[in-house]
Amino acid sequence: MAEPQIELVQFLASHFNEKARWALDWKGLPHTRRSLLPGPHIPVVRRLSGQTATPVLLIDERVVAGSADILAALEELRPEPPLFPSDPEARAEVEALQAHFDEEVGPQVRTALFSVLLDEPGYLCAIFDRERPGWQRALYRAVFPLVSGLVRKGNGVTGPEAVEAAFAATERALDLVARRSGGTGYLVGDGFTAADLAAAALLAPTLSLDHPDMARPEPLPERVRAWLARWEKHPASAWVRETYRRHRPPRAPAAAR
Ligand SMILES: N[C@@H](CCC(=O)N[C@@H](CS)C(=O)NCC(=O)O)C(=O)O
Repeated sequence: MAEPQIELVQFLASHFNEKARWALDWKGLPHTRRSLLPGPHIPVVRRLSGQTATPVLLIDERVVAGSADILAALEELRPEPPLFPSDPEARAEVEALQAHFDEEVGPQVRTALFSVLLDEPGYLCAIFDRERPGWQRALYRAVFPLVSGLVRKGNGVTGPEAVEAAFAATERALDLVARRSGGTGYLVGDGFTAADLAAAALLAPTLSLDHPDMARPEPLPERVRAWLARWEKHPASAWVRETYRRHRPPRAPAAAR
């Protein structure tokens, strides 16, 4: 059977998009990536999927939106190496933990991080536009101040209380990971699953990683250094780093066209 044509419609760096990139690379599935700029992505993603959030995966004619559905679709398409245990109870536990990270942790980590990045607008733009030609980067940066209120609201940075709650939720998520991984090094059972992938990808913004899909633009502004220093000594940071080292493959080959 012919290999399916797979295209990931994504934002660079973004932690939810990292879940999809990681799953594609874990399965060794050749694919292409279309990186959109946050903001201008809206009409493109809406036309493809009827909603605006990335990641969106195109598998031949099929459109899969949302990182959890993407992981499930990839597991079906290429069962090995697995991301979900075959035992139904263990699978349900992995799915519940992934849902917790997707629904609670991912958005809160983003709010906490954006509360810092919004004070560094040039750096924030660089995270997403670094592969673009100079004229597009200049335009994106020129428009940014006009839309920064929307970016603030869209990422939950609505006031000091929301930001404080987001920092507390990030800390709780790191505590949960440290607690659950203490026995085997994994969150469920004794092997790598979608629960580990979701937790490591969605907590990746709390540390500096050298995987090219998550490496930060340099130089780091002082505020970003302080953000990283805040989490550096947490035991779960070492777990995220180790999970990347052991289980995050390099990028799968680009699909032949
Ligand atoms: N639950 C979704 C969340 C995806 C999400 O929040 N994506 C963000 C980037 S991190 C996005 O594309 N936001 C822009 C928008 O919603 O228009 C998933 O797991 O994929």
